[in-house]
Amino acid sequence: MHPAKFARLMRVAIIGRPNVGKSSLFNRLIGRQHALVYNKPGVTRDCLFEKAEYGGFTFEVVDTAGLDDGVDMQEDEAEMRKAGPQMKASGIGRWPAHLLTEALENTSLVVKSSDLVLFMVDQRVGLTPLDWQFARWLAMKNKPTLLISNKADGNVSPLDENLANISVTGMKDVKKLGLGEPLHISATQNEGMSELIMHMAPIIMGVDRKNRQISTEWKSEEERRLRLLILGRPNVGKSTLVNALVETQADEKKEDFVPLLVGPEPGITRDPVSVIFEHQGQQIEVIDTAGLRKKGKTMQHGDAIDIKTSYASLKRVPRADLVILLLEINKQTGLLTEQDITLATEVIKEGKAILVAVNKCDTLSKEELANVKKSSPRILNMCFNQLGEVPTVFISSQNRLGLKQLMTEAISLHEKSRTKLSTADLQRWVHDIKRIGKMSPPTFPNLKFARQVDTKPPTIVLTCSRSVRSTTAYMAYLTNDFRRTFGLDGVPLRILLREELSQAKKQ
Ligand SMILES: Nc1nc2c(ncn2[C@@H]2O[C@H](COP(=O)(O)OP(=O)(O)OP(=O)(O)O)[C@@H](O)[C@H]2O)c(=O)[nH]1
Ligand SMILES: [Mg+2]
Repeated sequence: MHPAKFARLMRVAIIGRPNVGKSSLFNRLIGRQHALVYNKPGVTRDCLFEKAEYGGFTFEVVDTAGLDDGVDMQEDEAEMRKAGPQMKASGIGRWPAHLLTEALENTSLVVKSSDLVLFMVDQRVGLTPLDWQFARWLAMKNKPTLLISNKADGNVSPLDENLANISVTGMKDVKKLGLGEPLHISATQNEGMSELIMHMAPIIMGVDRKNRQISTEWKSEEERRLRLLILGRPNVGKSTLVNALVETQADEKKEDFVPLLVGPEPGITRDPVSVIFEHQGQQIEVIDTAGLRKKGKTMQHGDAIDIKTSYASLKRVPRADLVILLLEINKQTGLLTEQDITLATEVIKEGKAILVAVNKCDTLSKEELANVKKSSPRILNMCFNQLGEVPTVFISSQNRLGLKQLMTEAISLHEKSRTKLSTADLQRWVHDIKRIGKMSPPTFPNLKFARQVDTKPPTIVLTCSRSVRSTTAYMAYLTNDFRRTFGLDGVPLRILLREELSQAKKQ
């Protein structure tokens, strides 16, 4: 999944049936609320990979999907694959059958590439048949494993007769799982964590020796990394695009890649998932997100998980360098829908540049595609006029078409968004706008000079000699002229007018 970023960090996978608290432990170890946590089974779908710095150790931790009851975890992988479609779905975690097979394969890949597995059971519920099946399956993988008994709120000391609840009967056979003594923790209450780290330490240290030296190098790589956030409606092909971008890399760069789950059902991706790969010597982090549904629809279905996933997707905007707004060619809805415009507005508000990628071009004839290409600039410019001419690429994630151009445009747009203009260039622009500007300011503010005070987005302070009362139209005019002059299409700009303080005012 993170071939470039984490290949050299020790990998710890959290495995277990649904709703035992894997995501809570994951969040606890990485120190923030990253994975969606909800008190129903089946929330996490894609495996999540993050760096944890906990108890003085640095390692990679992986949250995996809890696969549901009914799966016959056959010892033979081929049998497991066949068993996939028979898995039942429950609660909010309605899994399309084909996804269960893929998710199970992904969990298998994660275990294979991990150095340590934390196998989690729920102390309050006790052991279920699925715990036994998982444990048997894990035993065949020959991986160092720690057995974690979670939800031991207030009871983190080793299980004893004083525990007067269901867990006593439910857990009495826990040692027969063959995974050693359980470690009792409460991930949500932060109990038993030091004990857990103490048990992880010898294994971490065994692997970590060779990793120690890389931590500084890792940090600088992280700082230089280009973060591309993919947003779009459900089912437009976001996860397919991420898989395609990684899969077109050279073999050694996609080692350990765990593909994202894709399928024709809308709403497959839940948690934002980040994947790192190297493109022409530059580290790229692509973040796949849950498709954003129409607000009305989300509310109407009263589906709390939809609200949570939409929120989690938008929460990623501030940390992104650039947003790829993925659209789908759809003969019914046309190129842009209301949701896309709402999304773009949120992104522009955050000052992030937008690259539009139009997916599923393979579904159109040559003629149809030519027509879409011809009409799209007009439609996009009308809707995103604060960005000038939004850079647009036409792709087919499924057929791996247009991906090179997508990356070239993304890198170029990122460069533009962090443009630092020289004072001389800015002064020339001020001079020209005063001399040949086509629009007079409402109360002529007498522009004096311009200073760039920030990048990402480029932020310009224009100093004027008199108090300023600008109109929206005048500001839009200045912004557009600035964008055209410096070739900043697709980049949100911030131009601020400031009155120059007179000597008297300064004193
Ligand atoms: N024809 C065609 N189909 C595609 C293309 N890209 C994706 N698909 C299909 O579109 C469907 C949705 O793809 P996903 O990648 O799961 O879409 P998503 O945007 O991640 O969906 P959510 O996670 O549900 O929001 C799948 O059936 C894909 O096979 C493409 O370029 N061409
Ligand atoms: Mg998806």
